Amino acid sequence: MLDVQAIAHPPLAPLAAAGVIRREDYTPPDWQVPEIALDFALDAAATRVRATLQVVRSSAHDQPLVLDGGGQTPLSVIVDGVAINDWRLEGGALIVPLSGAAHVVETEVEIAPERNTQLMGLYASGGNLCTQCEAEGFRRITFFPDRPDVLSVYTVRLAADKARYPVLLANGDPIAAGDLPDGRHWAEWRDPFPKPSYLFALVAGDLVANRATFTTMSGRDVALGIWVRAADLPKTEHALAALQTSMAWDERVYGREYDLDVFNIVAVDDFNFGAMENKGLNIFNSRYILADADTATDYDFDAIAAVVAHEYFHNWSGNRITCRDWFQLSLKEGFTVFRDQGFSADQGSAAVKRIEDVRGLRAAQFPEDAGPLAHPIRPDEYQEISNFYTATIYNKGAEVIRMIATILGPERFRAGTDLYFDRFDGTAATCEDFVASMEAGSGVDLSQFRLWYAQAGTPRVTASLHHDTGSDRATLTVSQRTPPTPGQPSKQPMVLPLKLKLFGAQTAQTLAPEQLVLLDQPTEHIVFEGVGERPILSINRGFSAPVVIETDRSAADLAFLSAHDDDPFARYEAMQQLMLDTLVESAANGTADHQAVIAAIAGTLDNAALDPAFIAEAVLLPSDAFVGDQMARVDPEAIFRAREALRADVGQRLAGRWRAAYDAAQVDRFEYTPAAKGLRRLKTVALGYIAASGVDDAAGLAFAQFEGADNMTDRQGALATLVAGESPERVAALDIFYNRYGDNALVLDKWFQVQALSSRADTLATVEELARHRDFTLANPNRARALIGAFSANQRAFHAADGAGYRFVADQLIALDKLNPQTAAKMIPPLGRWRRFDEARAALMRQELERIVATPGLSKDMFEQASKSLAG
Ligand code: B3K
Ligand code: ZN
Repeated sequence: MLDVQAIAHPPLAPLAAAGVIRREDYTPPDWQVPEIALDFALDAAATRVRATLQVVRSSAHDQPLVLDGGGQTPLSVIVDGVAINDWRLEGGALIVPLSGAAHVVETEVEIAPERNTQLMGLYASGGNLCTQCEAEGFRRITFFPDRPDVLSVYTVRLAADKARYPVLLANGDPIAAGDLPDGRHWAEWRDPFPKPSYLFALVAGDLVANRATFTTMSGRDVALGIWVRAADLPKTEHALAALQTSMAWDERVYGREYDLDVFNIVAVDDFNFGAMENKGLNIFNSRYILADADTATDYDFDAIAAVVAHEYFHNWSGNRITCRDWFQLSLKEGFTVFRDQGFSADQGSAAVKRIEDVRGLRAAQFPEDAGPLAHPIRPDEYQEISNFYTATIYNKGAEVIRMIATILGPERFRAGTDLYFDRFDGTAATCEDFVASMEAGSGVDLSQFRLWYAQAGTPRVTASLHHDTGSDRATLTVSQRTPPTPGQPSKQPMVLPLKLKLFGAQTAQTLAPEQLVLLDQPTEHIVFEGVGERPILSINRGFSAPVVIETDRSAADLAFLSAHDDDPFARYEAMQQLMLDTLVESAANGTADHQAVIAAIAGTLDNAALDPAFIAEAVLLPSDAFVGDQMARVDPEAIFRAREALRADVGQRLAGRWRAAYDAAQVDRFEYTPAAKGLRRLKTVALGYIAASGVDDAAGLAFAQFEGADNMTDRQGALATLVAGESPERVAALDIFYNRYGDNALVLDKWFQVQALSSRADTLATVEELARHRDFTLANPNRARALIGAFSANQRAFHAADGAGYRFVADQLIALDKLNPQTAAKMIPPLGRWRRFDEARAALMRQELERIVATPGLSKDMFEQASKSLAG
């Protein structure tokens, strides 16, 4: 159904070749740096950094030493103890002529952390100093070969004012500390594990720690610390527990043990993304650390555990084995996401976790793969690597690892990962190294499977089942096709692991048990014998392959699967397909028969054997955006109307059931357990349908939930319901929320976000006003994302026919780019989806992209995203 329609437009001039980095151009570094000593005289306005590098020529060549830089000028350059003058700067890099095989090179620079608004390198946040180096931030701290295949042992000395920065942390283990004259103090840290510069970190600040000990499987004690502002200490219990659970899980599931004597995590408020896996000193966006029932939702609690686990797991998949170059990013990210997904699945409902992960993939990665920024999980080229921390690298990357695990089975997969960790420990490896280890450890040939690393685009699979009653034989015909993507006009067939099962339409019996088929041809036929009644196809069970499936299954067959399939994902999927088909028809024709969806939802609500957490996911309608993805041309208003009509009908026709579900889901007291979470989720989903039904007391019910809640999940759920409506309670609840939480930045983000996501017709006006609110700032990435990012995910409001939504977002991104290019560029993709819309909207979106590209002083980050979005 999805068909990206090309709209004629004049071709854009080819991108300047000079700024493009290509995977095929990789060459090993000319110089290695086995040891580095760093000496920081820390100060927010002016920090002095002295770096002492032991450099070793890698091969017989006559190249000078090239140290990447980030705009600094060296105060001094000393080679083997002698100051030199014949260095030069070239494109920010420091070129040092050297004659021998090994030298000691010292440089000194001065940097200004408090003026660092990009939040890359050393910067100030909330009065503390911290770093972010991945991917290329280290060069903004000191001159260094800032590439992941240069591994060094780091010794770091930090000195700072003791009253202002009483805590001084760096990677590795603490070696020594002491006081200095003038109220200053110092600390020295050493990390014995060679690491690339992107894993360097330091923190200096007024912090306290929630501490614990973890005893590893070989009996070593590790001192754990979660460092936060003193007032936030009570909100660190969940993260600390998640860390301990993660450490034990990685030992049990992957045989990976922690290696240093300390493991510290620091929470900071200003952070470009979620968190960072610096060796022994993870630095986190505070939203992925701080939680208590009053301020964090269940979603937040789950995300905290997942991100803590993810960063911890990087200690092996990322740090002990790092990436040879940034084209290999998915080597650490795809694998680590797969690992954190497995961890989260083990903490609660694996079925609900899988549903959430697939929903996320479809919301972020499928559109990326179908649009102008599509790239393989191992890209071939980039201009700015920060733009490649994408859903494709992370989430499709994880799906690719999941397929390997599915094809190999658990024992052989573990043999493969053991071999990989063993072979490549202490090195900078490639995706190919990983796949080769999987093959060698399992004995399974993955030659054709490697196409998943090279080809972009989401494969589309059509499946049609034919039953021959005479011979009791069913034949499934399956065809695959991967659409063209930028730079890849034609594709080869992929290896698709599809889990299949057949059910009897009359008896609901299993006619063919679940089997895994590996498709590797454009079209294949799979024959099932002994099929004595009409079979119903359950396909891609568990979402075993990250593909789009198109079948000719009727609404009745989907309804059957939604009631009888024993694979929870397939059951959810059948329901979603039923809803999607109904919504697409209704958006196209202005009306559709809702009966099949209503009956399926009723059946799901009535099924006492189902877990409330699963029911809540299964009865939710697909998002506006996902409905749009099924249409040849997205019609935001028609989709909105279709979805509202279906919601109202489901709400009214099942009114009694929603009340019953709502009442049954009341819990006495907040508990963070899978069962209590499931009930809370179902409660707010039911509240949404009650409100959609239009009954008089809906706003009162929501307001009562809002006021009476002893937890943020219930409170935010009720607020979101109220904010979508017109009731007087809406304004009251927003005011109460603001007054209650106005001094808590993370909760205030929710206040901004819930309004930006509202489906009301006046959302743009509200958001424009919020952008002028005294609590709004583009300088804090969480706040910028809460308003601008959320608004551009609001299909109805962002795609207002007059283009005002596009103009607002472009204005904000142009302003943000001057402060923080990385965060601004991440919010370009919604504007790049112009091909999916009608010509008028497409023209308005292009106009904004063109305005962005033409902005004087635009960053490389924004230029790459915006110009590719225009060209695609
Ligand atoms: N590795 C970091 C992401 C760095 C992003 C740099 N633009 C966090 C993570 O994926 O675990
Ligand atoms: Zn990661």
